[in-house]
Amino acid sequence: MSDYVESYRENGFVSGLPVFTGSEVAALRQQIETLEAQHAAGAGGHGLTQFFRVNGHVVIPLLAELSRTPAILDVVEGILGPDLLVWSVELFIKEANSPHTVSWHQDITYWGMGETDDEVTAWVALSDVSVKAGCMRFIPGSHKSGIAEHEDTFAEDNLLSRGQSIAGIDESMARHGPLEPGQMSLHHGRCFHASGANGSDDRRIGLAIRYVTPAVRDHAPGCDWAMPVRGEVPAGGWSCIAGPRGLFHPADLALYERILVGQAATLAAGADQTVDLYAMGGAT
Ligand SMILES: O=C(O)CCC(=O)C(=O)O
Repeated sequence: MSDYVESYRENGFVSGLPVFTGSEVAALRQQIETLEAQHAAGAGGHGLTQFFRVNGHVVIPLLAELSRTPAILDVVEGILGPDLLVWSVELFIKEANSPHTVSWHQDITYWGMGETDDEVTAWVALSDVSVKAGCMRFIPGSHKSGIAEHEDTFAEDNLLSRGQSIAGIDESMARHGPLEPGQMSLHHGRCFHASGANGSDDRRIGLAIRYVTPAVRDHAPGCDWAMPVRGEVPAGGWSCIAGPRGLFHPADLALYERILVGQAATLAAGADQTVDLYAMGGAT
């Protein structure tokens, strides 16, 4: 077994895996920032920030293409096996010297996937993601238990949609996962993780790609959508999508709406306040 696979299985996360060279990552950042400069208004009634926050791969070709990067898929295949789909592509951007944080949480709590081991996030640094810039922190081994109770805080500076938070974390157990531009971390859907404010003078830009397998849907209720990116296309379970026909293509925008409605119902289940899946600063 590779070292990174062993470390992931033991700790629920692994950090510092190289994916892009310095010049590649600089070019990618430039492409993201060009989109921000030229398409901030977004399309179909949603601003660009909202597409960056969830399911960007449905309408933005660059994000779909990034989720198919062979160097990322090779690593993810070591964890999840040969048949891979992308459930969501998101950007976690904290502006320079901004107060935004992410509270302690487990990703799959509200994703309608049960307590699956078949989901992993590949989080790629498109800028310097140092401790000062608010890199992620993880609690080693926390993925080995089930889903913990989360309290909805709806806190203003929290990037999560419900400000959901696990109480009583022993922070002395936490490990930082700083990343140089072009490096990636992987975290398990049940691994407790959080991140602090960006106290650096540069933006902190992270690309989060949520990979799943066909098996996730074996015991999951309702319907859900994913984009096959490697191996066998599942015969059932997932509603498979092909990826965008062009930037903000009308047919993809319509699909985006259908997915939004279906997934928002799952995300909001049990919340006692309206959950805006696409709120500015509201990630899943
Ligand atoms: O970007 C961050 O600081 C947190 C990201 C996160 O919670 C996630 O990718 O699941």
